[in-house]
Parts: sequence; C-alpha cells; structure tokens
Amino acid sequence: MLVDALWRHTWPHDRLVVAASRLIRDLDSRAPGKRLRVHANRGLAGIDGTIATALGVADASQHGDELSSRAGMTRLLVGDLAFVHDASSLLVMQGGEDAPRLQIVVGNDGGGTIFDGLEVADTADATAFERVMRTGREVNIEAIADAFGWGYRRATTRSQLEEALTDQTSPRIVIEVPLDAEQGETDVDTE
Ligand SMILES: Cc1ncc(C[n+]2csc(CCOP(=O)(O)OP(=O)(O)O)c2C)c(N)n1
Ligand SMILES: [Mg+2]
Repeated sequence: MLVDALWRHTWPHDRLVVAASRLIRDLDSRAPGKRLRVHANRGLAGIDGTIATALGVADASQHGDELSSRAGMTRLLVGDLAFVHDASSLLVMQGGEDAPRLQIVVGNDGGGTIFDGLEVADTADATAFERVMRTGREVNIEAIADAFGWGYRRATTRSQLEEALTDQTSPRIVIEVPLDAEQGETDVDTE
C-alpha cells in the first residue's frame, strides 16, 4: 500500500529518492512503468547520508536551470533504521542556508527487515538475529522531527497517507507510516 500510494502520487515533475530498504525491493517489484526521476545510493555505505542525499536532490531541483525541474515535490522513501542513522541531516536552515522542500516518508517496521531475506534468518537463533541483524529500536520519530523543526504526520490509513502526500503546505515534513514487520505488510486499514 505504501509503495503503491507513493508511486501513484509522484509525477514526472516530482523527484523520488529511495533508501536502501526492504521498501525499495517492494517498489521495484510492484511499480508499473512511469516517467519518473528516481535516485538511490548504492554500495557498502548505502544508508549513510540518505536524508542528506534527498536534501541535495531537492536543493539542486530548486536551483536548476530548467524551469520544469523547479516544480513539484522531492520525496524520500526511507526505512526507520536509515532515517535514524542520518537523523542529524534534518538540521537545515542554519547559518542562513537555503531550505530545500522535502517530504520524508518513513516506513517504520521497528528495525531492518530487509535482512529477513538473508539465509542466516533461517538458521540463526531468533533472539540473536533480532539483536544482531534486525537491530530493532523503539524510536520516537515525531520527537526527532520536532527536535529539528520539521513538520510531522502519522499515516495509518491509505487515505491519511494520500492526504499527507498531497498536502504540500509544509515545506519540510516527516510522514511516518507504521508497518507490520512480521507480515511484511502495513498495519493500515485499506479505507
Ligand atoms: C553504512 C551502512 N551500514 C549498513 C548497511 C546495511 N543496510 C542496508 S539497508 C539497512 C537498513 C534497513 O533498515 P530500515 O532502514 O529500517 O529499512 P527496512 O529494510 O526495515 O525497510 C542497513 C543497515 C548499509 N547499507 N550502509
Ligand atoms: Mg525498518
């Protein structure tokens, strides 16, 4: 539901940045063809600076020569671990710098569920796997957003998510979507 809604509400004049996460795989397997500009970091340090990358993409779009690239919204789709890992990049507008417009959509499943697909998940002790691989954490995403002066919305239904994506009155917002880690599906109602 999350990746479908995000893809559907992103248009050729928008930009999408997708973090290293279970979600990029869901998106890759579900999204139909569409002329969108999508950015992603790859490599061993794939989750380093994910928010900074998205801010850079947003910033470049606001200062580009092409008028068309200045329109629309930049969105980041990111998991909870990668979001927390790069939380300090939320510190913008200090020292008179420009403030890019960005919507950050955090799929929060309480840890790194991308690792559930590794072979070790079938053989490791469940407690050890949780501690070492999934590294689940209880983190207050709203408090993080608030601490850095970003707006915050929590979307637990598809309509709430679509409304949050469409409402562009807040230039910098974190939209948290709670996900069910066990099922690999959302907690949300399909209303
Ligand atoms: C610097 C760095 N450390 C570790 C990794 C391995 N890694 C890939 S995705 C990921 C985080 C996955 O958790 P989350 O962001 O919550 O996404 P989820 O898979 O749960 O959707 C990590 C740690 C990496 N890519 N880069
Ligand atoms: Mg996660």
